[in-house]
Amino acid sequence: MKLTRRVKEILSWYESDNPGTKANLARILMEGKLGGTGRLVILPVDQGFEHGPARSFAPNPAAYDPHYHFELAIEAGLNAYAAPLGPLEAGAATFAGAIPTILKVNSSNSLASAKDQAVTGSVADALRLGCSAIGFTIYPGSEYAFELMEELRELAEEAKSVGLAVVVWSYPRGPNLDKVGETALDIAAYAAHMAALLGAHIIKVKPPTEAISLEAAKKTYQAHPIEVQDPAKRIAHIVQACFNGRRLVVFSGGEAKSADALLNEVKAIHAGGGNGSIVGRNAFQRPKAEALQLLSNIIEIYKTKP
Ligand code: FBP
Repeated sequence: MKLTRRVKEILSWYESDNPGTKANLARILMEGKLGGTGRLVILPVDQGFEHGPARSFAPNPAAYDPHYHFELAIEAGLNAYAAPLGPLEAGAATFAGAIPTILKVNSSNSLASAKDQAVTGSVADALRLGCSAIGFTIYPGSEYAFELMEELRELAEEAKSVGLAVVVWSYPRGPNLDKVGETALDIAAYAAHMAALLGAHIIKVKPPTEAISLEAAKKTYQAHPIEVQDPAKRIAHIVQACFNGRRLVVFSGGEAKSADALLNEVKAIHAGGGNGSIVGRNAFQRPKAEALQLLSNIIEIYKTKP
């Protein structure tokens, strides 16, 4: 595999990483239809944990089968497939080496009220399953945020020491944040920045809204305004918060929505210099042919010159 100049440049941002971790980042960056461009589209399927089986898969029952998600990610030409232990084990032999995988090593569920996640996988599992990275969620703002960060510190140290990459889902939530605050621009930037500070190679956040929510930050944003009405400018601010673009940042798709709404978000991510999308429900809750068409449209946007 001959690495493109762009991928070599991205790898150079990760100055402390060993060859194993860089090779795994390269595997993800060189895979699929966006391979070599520095842009990424990843399929995440941990919603069975987060929201339960019917809410996740009833709209498209084929998606109850873990093999379905490997096939969808491969047929769509995506960069990677991320999932908890069980689904990755369920397709491990059939799809070994077919697409880079990310083992989601912690998970929450809707039966619990705590804004917390249980550790449900290990670095040894990720190696055994041939994964390129571990994935970990933190909830900045939650009463468990410090424990989550400490768990991540340990797992990330171990993952990096054996040549795996680390992907951090950073989702602000908890008693100090209302619904607006969870996706407000200042808080999303803060959450993305904390993931970078924690040593993430790839950061995942939700696309931010135009709200500026944190009282303590309002004055600063007034003094140094951002054109918050422009979605691409909001994305650019998140990129800034990720070490001024020295860390890869991807944005989630969210609940099922119209293809046009999703594609408009993707255009803003692209124009704002985001590195790509991590789209779950909007992909696997559609019938496969429709999902493949939508993912292909997303990929085409990322292939154009911003
Ligand atoms: P979606 O594209 O389906 O939003 O997936 C992205 C994701 O981060 C999943 O990995 C996770 O299960 C889900 O969102 C969690 O969403 P929320 O915390 O908003 O319920």
